[in-house]
Amino acid sequence: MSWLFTLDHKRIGILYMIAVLTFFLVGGIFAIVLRVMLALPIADAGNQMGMEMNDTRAIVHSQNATVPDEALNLIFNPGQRTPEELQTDVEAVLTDTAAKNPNANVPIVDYAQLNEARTAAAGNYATKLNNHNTLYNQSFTLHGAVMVFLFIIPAIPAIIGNFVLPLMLGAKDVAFPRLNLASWYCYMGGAIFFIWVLGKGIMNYIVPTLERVWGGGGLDTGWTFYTPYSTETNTAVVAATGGAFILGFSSILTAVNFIASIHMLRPKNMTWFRMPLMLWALYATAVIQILATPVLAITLLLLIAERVLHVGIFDPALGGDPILYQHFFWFYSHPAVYIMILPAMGIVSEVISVFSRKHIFGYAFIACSSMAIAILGFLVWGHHMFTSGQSELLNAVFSIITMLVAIPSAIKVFNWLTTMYNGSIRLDSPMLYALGFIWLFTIGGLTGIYCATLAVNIHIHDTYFIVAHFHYVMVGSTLFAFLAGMHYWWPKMFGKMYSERWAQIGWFLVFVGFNVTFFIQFIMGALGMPRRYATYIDKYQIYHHISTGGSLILTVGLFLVLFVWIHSLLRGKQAPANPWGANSLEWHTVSPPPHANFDHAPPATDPYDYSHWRWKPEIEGYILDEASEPEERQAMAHNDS
Ligand code: HEM
Ligand SMILES: [Cu+2]
Repeated sequence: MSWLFTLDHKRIGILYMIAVLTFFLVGGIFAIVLRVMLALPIADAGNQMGMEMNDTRAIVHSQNATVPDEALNLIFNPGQRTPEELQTDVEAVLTDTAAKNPNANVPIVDYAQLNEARTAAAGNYATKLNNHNTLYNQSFTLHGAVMVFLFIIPAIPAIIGNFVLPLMLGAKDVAFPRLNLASWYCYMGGAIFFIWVLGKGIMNYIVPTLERVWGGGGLDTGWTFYTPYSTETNTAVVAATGGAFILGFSSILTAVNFIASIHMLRPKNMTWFRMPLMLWALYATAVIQILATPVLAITLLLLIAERVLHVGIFDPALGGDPILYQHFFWFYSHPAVYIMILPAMGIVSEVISVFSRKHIFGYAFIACSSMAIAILGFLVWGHHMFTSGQSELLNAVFSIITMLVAIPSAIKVFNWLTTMYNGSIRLDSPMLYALGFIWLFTIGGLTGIYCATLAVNIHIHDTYFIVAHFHYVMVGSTLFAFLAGMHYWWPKMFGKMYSERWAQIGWFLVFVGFNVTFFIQFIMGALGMPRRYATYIDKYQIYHHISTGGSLILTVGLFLVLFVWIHSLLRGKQAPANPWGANSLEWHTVSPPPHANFDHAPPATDPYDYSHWRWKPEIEGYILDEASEPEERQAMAHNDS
């Protein structure tokens, strides 16, 4: 109980961790449903007729009659015949067959019976296909919505940010601990709406009559809730957007708290350009969260107003404009991808430096590029709408500004690589995930240039190329950095070490599984496989099979990671204060940190100077070597005491 009223940022971070990981599991279950459906499409176009023919044969057969193949072929391939000609021709075949089979035990059907059976078979088939499509549409929508709103947006800031931000500032807590708890309750409040949408959808699917009693459940609009479909469908759009609206408050409150904490709680010696880069990244993220989230919130309110009150903002029949919705939506949602990626970049900056045992290269460039990305991110939303009919001039402007984002992104990548150059690199699991991040983010970022190129965009729009691109950027970067951060700060969070060897096997499966799942989708998309289709022509089957195979490897890897963590909680060895020899302030207190974090606030020096930490085998961790401490630090320590 004391947990549910806790004001301790560390416990709030762990509460977020439990909730967010649970929703990651839910989103993951939908992902597997999608991939399994795509591996076994019930009826790809090539098989449809064969299935209907077999059904027809079975229906007629149940009436104790046989059907000559020739008659079936005619009825399914009428060619240019009129219905009357068809009837005549089929009847001729039937009479002919009857004449050739004088065996009276085999009665022969007539045309009318055959046609009726065919209609019944087509009806069965259509229902089956319709159910299949509905399940698919709802699954990809809920997968996307849960992953975006409940997993990747909050994952790094709310879990890791909450835990480490005050520690990295050498502070006792965030600036407003009560607000921090309130934002967790907003998250849970918003999540309940999602569970409602989901529960209703599942119940309606199992007991279809329920839908007449309590209305539509589930969600089939895609996570973007695009109008005009979202104002028409009878699924639970209002509940889902209501939930996302409430989640927005959680995001904004956390951001306010982080900005205030960074301004107010930085210790004397920690100037802006001495902050760990993780704090810069969280700061830039928080700025976006505060500026962009209200736009989404208002857009969703307008959508609800449109559905409930028919005010005519987006509905063309009422004088509204459906494209306006897309502008509003992407004005939030493009910056939102930076809400996902910037904190990921913060983690990678910390980890790359520590595990190369070298000072981060180009500190100021990395810090400023975070802010540059945050600002540029607001100017590129139109790249989601190249095919929507906006003017050529707008298209060109959005294309160019989008490409400009490549500059600050590349600055970071080059600085990380330079940091590693000549370093003494240790490939522990946090470092493996950080390297995975660089690999995946580079592929995701470079394919982003394809997406931003106007002519190429026409070809790959709404194909699997896009699906592959955004999974590389969002999942490859955010998920990998999140896992890097979780492994890196795990000993600090829980005071326990985990099995490094099993963590590395987990990384290997996740990395291989991810690339097998999604790389093939670039090829499939370039060949024309559209996204959001439950079935497809035979040519794409092999690609879908490979992708589904990869997703199973990925799933095994993720469960292994979870197992390693649980095992660590139950059996892990006591963690030292500083297992990696890092120098940012969170490593200057014991693991896990006590309630108020520090005995005495440690002096803030250059966070990337590792020279005065020495490896101590007895504790399997690093300790401060007083003798080699820089004079500056000794002076500071004196001032403080
Ligand atoms: C096991 C891993 C995953 C698999 C196999 C998977 C698979 C899929 C598939 C098949 C789609 C549907 C594509 C379409 O027809 O539009 C999809 C869409 C999507 N996925 Fe994933 N996914 C996985 C993990 C994730 C994760 C971790 C995230 C977020 C962090 C994510 C975010 C999304 C989003 C935003 C969509 C878009 C939904 C839409 O079409 O609007 N996926 N995913
Ligand atoms: Cu975008």
